[in-house]
Amino acid sequence: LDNVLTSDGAYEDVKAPSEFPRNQLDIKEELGQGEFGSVYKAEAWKISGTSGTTVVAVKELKGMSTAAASTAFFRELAVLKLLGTHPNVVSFLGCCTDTEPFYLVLEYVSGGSLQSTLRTSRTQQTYGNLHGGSKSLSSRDLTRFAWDVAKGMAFLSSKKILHRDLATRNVLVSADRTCKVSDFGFSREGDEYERTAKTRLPVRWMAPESLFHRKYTTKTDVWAFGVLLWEIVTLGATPYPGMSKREVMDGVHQGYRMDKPKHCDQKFYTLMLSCWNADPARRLEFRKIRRTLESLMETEH
Ligand code: ACK
Repeated sequence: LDNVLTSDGAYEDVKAPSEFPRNQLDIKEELGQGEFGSVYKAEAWKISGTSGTTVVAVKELKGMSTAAASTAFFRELAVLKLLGTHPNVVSFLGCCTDTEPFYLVLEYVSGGSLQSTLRTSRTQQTYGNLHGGSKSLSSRDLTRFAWDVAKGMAFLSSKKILHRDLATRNVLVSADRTCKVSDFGFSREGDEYERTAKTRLPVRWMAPESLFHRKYTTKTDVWAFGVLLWEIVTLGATPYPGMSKREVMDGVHQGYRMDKPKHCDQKFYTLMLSCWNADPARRLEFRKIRRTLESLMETEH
């Protein structure tokens, strides 16, 4: 690994400050399986300038031992270290990269994924409104979720970070119901470490140029954001219902787009469609999407 780092001084420079001593991590229960291995809840002693213990999430990264995989990994890590914090993005707190397994230490977000929040809201028995078929989430709540994700993505894209797997399963919800974009930066199509991790491609969230030319840009994240809007409005349904992945690929290629879901506001649907323009250059930018959702928040009560 040192060879990888010394081949480019820039990565070396940013390595030191975020390396966190493993023996200051007390790993507790497994939260689930992530893209590269398990995700754990843990307690960190004196992390990021804090005193005492902080509850954190620890991501185990397997299969980082080949040279190509480590190069890609450290390049992404260098970006994460420079990222800074944003309320709608899961914060990076440190890493353990002295030996395998590598760990990423992240802000702990207690409310589970946006996907599960949406899905459980379908059956929750609460008083009040019936927007979008949810008994516990109002249409304003749903717009706010979309707005939060748009703010996080506007921040990431301003830092030139691609997500590559934006979907409600990769957005976490905090105790105060703020959405935080998670799992970004480490799923680069075509990189060796992804192949060794046997990831499956998120076909239903992928833009045509990613599906057919393996091309990833901030505009392919915008496409995925459009699909995420559809997931929000349908309270966590699987996109392109009733279609196989092959049918989705052929359909998208030929210009097929999902219909306006029931309960979906026309302005929301127009926003989705503008994320799904066949021409990436004509898709909206995240800054514009954020502003559009901001104004939808103002008109909705
Ligand atoms: O949907 P979940 O409860 O939220 O289950 C998955 C699991 O780990 C595998 O990804 C959870 N998870 C991932 N990152 C974090 C985090 N930063 N804070 C809390 N839970 C997390 C995720």
